[in-house]
Amino acid sequence: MPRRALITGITGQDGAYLAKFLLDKKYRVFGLSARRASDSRWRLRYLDILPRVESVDGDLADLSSLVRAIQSCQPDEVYNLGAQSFVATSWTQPLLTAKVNGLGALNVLEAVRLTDPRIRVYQASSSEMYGQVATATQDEKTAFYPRSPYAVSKLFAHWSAVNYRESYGINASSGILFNHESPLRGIEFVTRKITDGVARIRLGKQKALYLGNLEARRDFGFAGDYVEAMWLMLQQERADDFVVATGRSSSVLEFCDLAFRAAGLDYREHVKVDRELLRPAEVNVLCGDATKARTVLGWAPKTTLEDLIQMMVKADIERVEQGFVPA
Ligand code: NDP
Ligand code: GDR
Repeated sequence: MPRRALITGITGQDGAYLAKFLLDKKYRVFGLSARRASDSRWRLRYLDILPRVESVDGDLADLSSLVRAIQSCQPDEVYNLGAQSFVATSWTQPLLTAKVNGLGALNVLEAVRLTDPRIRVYQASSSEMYGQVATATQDEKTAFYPRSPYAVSKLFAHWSAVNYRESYGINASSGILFNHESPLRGIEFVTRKITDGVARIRLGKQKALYLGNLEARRDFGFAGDYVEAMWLMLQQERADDFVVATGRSSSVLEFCDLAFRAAGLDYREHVKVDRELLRPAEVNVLCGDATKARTVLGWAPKTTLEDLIQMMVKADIERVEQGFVPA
């Protein structure tokens, strides 16, 4: 009997990579699909897995739909990746962010508790929870200091997972993942915005790229590497929290430098600052310490920042050349 996984957020960056990873491991993969006016399955098509993913109706904000989804697909593992994941939007839509990211995660845990508490749950937690950091690197014991409604909502979800583990013995692991990027990253996030801008400038379709805080530093990894860590967490008999990161922190400016150079360009001639893009409160620097994931899960990142940027710039140049429109 093939193992079964239910993924919320399957149409997002991580959902698509995780679905491919699990299909390659011979899982039956079910994707929770919220009704949308437009088709958001372009990433599943991009990875050529759409026909192999089984769609099940549901929305994180609707507990009854989650109970029905779990009853119908009877998963061994649930990966809760669905979210309003764009930090900037969490200031303009704070209540929606709290509902989907915070209560949505609690809904998943409740649905599992009510239907079959043996199901293992992965909760997509975030390095944003560390926020205003006081230490050079962050691990599972570092204090949290959220700096956005997004980060606050993710903390509620994280502690809910811990609490369901401690209260009901649910095997719920929380993966505290640092920024991870790929050619499937949403265009609103800074790395994809940069590599798409590089492609447009290289092909003469655009002259300037407007960004916000160039000094912010993030620990950037490759999403394709990180989904393996999610799966490894759910193979543990004892659920736990794990930081997943590369241990290398780079500024947005350094990312620009590498991305423009990858296309034979000089960022100083094109990158401009738009103060409208600055955030009400910023997370200045993040750098993860993934020692626990390495020792307990045997996980390590495989892709360097330079290789990741090359991959993203190449994919964006191809897409701009072909006039690719996500659909
Ligand atoms: P994306 O923004 O690419 O994907 C988000 C997914 O959530 C989409 O499939 C979206 O569906 C779905 N979704 C949104 N609202 C709902 C809802 N109400 N009910 C059900 N599904 C919904 O995010 P990523 O793939 O980058 O991230 C995956 C998870 O990991 C998120 O929870 C994110 O917060 C978290 N995370 C991400 C990190 C990163 O660097 N990428 C780092 C740390 C944590 P639709 O397409 O239909 O809108
Ligand atoms: P982040 O990612 O907020 O870390 O959240 P994002 O790429 O949006 O921002 C990273 C940093 O870049 C700065 N920045 C800009 N950001 C955007 N989006 N657009 C710009 O033009 C720009 N200029 C500078 C930001 O201020 C910030 O400091 C991501 C999401 O995937 C979350 O869901 C996830 O939890 C965290 O990563 C870890």
